[in-house]
Amino acid sequence: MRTEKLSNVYDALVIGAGFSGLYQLHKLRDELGLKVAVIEKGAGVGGTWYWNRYPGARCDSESQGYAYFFSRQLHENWQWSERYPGNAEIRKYLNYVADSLNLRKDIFFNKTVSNCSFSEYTELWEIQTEDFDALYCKWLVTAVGCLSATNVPNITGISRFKGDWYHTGKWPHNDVDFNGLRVGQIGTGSTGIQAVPEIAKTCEHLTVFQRTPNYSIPAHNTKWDATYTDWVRSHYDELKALVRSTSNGHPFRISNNLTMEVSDEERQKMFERAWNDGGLRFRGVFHDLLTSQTANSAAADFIKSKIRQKVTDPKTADILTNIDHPYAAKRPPIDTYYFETFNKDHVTLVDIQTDPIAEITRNGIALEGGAHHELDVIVFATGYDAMTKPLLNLNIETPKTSLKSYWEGGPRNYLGLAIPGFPNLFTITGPGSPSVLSNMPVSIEQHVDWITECIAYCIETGCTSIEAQEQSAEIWTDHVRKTADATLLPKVQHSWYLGANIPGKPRVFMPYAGGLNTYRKICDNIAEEGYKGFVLNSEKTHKTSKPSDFIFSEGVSLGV
Ligand code: NA7
Repeated sequence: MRTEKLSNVYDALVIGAGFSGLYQLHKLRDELGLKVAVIEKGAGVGGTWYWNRYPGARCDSESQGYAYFFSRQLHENWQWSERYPGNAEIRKYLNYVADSLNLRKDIFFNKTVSNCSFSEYTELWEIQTEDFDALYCKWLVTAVGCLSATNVPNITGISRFKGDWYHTGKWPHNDVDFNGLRVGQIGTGSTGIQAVPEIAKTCEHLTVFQRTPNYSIPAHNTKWDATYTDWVRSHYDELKALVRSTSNGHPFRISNNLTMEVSDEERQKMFERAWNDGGLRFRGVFHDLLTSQTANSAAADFIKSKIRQKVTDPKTADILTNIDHPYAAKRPPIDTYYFETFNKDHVTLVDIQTDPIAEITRNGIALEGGAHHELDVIVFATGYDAMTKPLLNLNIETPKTSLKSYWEGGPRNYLGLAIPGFPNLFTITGPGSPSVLSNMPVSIEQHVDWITECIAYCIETGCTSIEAQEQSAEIWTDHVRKTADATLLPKVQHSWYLGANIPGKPRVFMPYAGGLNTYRKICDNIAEEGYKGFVLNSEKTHKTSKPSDFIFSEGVSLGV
């Protein structure tokens, strides 16, 4: 089919206009010269950050690393204002990028994909949208994010609640005014921990319903001064080299020190220093925090003692420190006065692990033990159906199979990038890639660069379709599982990394825990060797490489 003749036929379509989709559009359109469009559900760019506007919504990656590094010019003409970028500033940044690269003209906004089906006859993907449009493309790239399908738990009675309720991941675009209101918040993950201190600032009363207590490290957020801003702008090369070489894509290195190889006194001093550094840097204090239970317990005890020092009421401190999982085995939150907020008279902590929620009533939340909490507003900080749901929501299918049936037992793919049976489809930061265990923009750039080179290779070599082999997916999925099993990561009851937060979801550890630097080498090797493990079809050749040819010889350098 001659794509240039028809307005709704593209070389490539990209779904989502966040960090991934914007960069992918730029690469395919401006570097490869393809006809490309982005389909975006929201009315503006931002992706996950377009929707995440809840009080306190802020990235836990540090600003100097939470950005694109593909363009020196973009880097040098931008300045962040704080140590961690707030949600509004991230949207401003992505709008700045979209404007600088003139991306907006090729983005369809307010358009939701309802179905993606591959035709074996035309070898094109047909993308249907909820407004009954159909677009066609040869290359389909999903840029839908890992945390974009919200999880509102199915609690009896929600429809009869007479007040307003919100999910943090779909926050209204106007400010929500909590003045004079009794607010109930369910959920104490990274999001809930950010929201609590902010909501408490204005509401009349805040009741926090906690199922699983969580570790949290002080963020020590601060405004950047001019000296630091100038330093960041003038150190593009160093920062780029740093984030592209670390195991987690963050602009700091995880120490090589082992927790138990230093004296007790030295260990305490090191934890204390790391605590004062704050944020995700705390995780970097020792190398083995996620591979040794003894090491992890030492960190956990240190954090629990800090929480006890902050919280004045011993009963509340007990509920907050009754933590059942290893530190950082769940996504490790960072906070600004989270624990201290429970010292305020108008903030109450309710332990719903011992006394679960029975139902939502017209006026609040009732617990199984009989207590009733009167509320005007409920905030669900209950997280996401992470990683797989944003992809499953696209209803991806071919005449032979659908993604829903292929992933019935959990996600299976090759490198987190490609799925057997689904030709010419690429999934940016899909399950099976470092994604949520890394600093996302760095992982995104790595994926977009790889996908772009792969498409360029196909075009140059006359390949009409590329598809991951089944055996490659089996080997990779097994490698992802074994890598996680070598760590403490799967040892958590309710972890969204495992899909365990969603009733009925297959329990599979989804992100790749082998480290972004290791993963990058694996992906590069596979590309250099002519896309090993993929089937490449062309009119002239039919090339298949043996998946057993690729060996993950790099070893595991934990990316968490
Ligand atoms: P998370 O980390 O999944 O946290 C969700 C919270 O909501 C967590 O405390 C859950 O408790 C709680 N939750 C979920 N369902 C229920 C029900 N049914 N009843 C009570 N409590 C519930 O999501 P976040 O939005 O905080 O963070 C997601 C990521 O966004 C984060 O890691 C950053 O990368 C950005 P549980 O622990 O399951 O017992």
